Amino acid sequence: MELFDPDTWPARPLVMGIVNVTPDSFSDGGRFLDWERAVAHGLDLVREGADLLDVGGESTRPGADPVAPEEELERVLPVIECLAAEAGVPISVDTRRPNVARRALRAGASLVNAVGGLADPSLTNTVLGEGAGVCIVHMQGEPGTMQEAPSYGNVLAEIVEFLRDAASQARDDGIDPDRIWLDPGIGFGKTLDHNLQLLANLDRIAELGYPVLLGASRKRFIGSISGDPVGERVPGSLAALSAVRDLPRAVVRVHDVAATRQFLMVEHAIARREVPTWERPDGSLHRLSRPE
Ligand code: HH2
Repeated sequence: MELFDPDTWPARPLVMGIVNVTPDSFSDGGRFLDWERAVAHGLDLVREGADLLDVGGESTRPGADPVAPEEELERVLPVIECLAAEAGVPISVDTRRPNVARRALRAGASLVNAVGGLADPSLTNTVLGEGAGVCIVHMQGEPGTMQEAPSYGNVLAEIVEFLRDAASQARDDGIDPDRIWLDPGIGFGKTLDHNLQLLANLDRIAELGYPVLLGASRKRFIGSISGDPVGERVPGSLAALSAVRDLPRAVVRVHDVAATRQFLMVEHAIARREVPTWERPDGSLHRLSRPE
């Protein structure tokens, strides 16, 4: 699949649109709990320029309660089935559970967004068995308590080491290296200072040789800096994109796809003094369906 072919990576970050199928999501307040509305939202994000969609049924925001496995499956499966059939872009499943990952991959997803990392060997086996890709995310602690007292000796060195070890373990277990993405897990057991150190040094993670995924969209650290509530953090989310500007292969996980695409196109135009096209990894050209 083209998504995992390093040679077809566009000259810009890939944009992963967020489709939350959760009633308690911190940023969109569960507005898309109804699965048909979640599907419609995903299709809107593709029209706005998303290169892939990330579907999640369990909120991992700080303080969130875990969801029963059957409930998580009931939330995500119909949405993934529909989007895999209709969206025309790859789908990832945002989950910590091997069974949810397996069912989602069989329903048409092609990437596991492993927000708890690959500590559970059956998650690795699932990725391997289904020939999927995996994004390995660093998280200190559990969502319910991870923000109580995050602590590191050297946050950057520890997370680079964690991601390096996790990626080489995944390779040793047989996962195709082209199908591994790495993510420092902004806000997942990190203070503001930890997040800023990571954002300023993503090149250290990129040096490991894998695509780097950044999930900063509307997150709490933006509010800690500017004082703005979650519904008013689009400008801060765009500013955070500067953290991936010079990375060879980056993916940005965002709620606001149209704003992100516009930001990245203008940034690209200035850097290269040319008007870019918005080409997807499969070579197809995105065209805005809302002409001026
Ligand atoms: N952040 C969230 C969820 N999934 N996946 C990756 N790879 N990286 C992230 O930083 C990341 C993630 C939390 O953000 P959000 O989806 O907006 O909130 P919630 O999961 O509570 O709906």
